[in-house]
Amino acid sequence: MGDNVRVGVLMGSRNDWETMKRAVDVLESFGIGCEARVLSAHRTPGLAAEYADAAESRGLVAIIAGAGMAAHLAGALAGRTTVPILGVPLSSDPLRGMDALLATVQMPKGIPVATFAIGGAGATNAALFAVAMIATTDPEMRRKLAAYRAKQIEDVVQNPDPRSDG
Ligand code: RP5
Repeated sequence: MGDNVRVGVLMGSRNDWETMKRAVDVLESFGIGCEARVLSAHRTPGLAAEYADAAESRGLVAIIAGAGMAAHLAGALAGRTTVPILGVPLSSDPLRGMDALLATVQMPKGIPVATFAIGGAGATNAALFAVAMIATTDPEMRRKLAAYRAKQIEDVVQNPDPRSDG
C-alpha cells in the first residue's frame, strides 16, 4: 500500500469493480492517491476489520465502500473507525439495489454512513464528495473541483440541442 493513499475504494466482490471503477477514475482524474480493494463484511470480516482499524493511522481521509445485496460493508467499517465512510449501494438481482440502499442508509444513530445513489452515479458522486472533503483544506483541489463543475455547465451550454452529436 502506497504512502500517498488518501482514499480507499472498497467493494464486497470483484464483481463490483465495473461500477466502483468509476470512483477510482474520478479520484485519479483529480490526482488523489487511492487504492482499490475487495473486502467483504461477510466473506472476509477479519480483513475488513483490519482495514478499518488501520485507516486512521495510514492517513486515509475517507473510505468509499460499495456493496450489493445485504450490504453491510460500509456500516461494518464505520463501526470500527471515525474515518468518514461513504457508502455506495450496488444493484444486483433480484431487488436491483433497493436492498443495498436500505442496508447502507439505515444506520442506527451514533455510527454514520454517508450514503450515495445506487450504482454508478453513487460511485462517481462518492468520489466527488471525497474530493470536496479534501478541498476544504486544499486550495488547489478546490480550484480543480470548481473547474470540474464549470466544465459540466460548459458542456451543456455548448451542446444544448439533444439531437446533435455534441
Ligand atoms: C455483496 O454481494 C457484493 O458487494 C456483491 O455486490 C454481492 C454479490 O457478490 P458476488 O456473489 O457477485 O460475489 O457482498
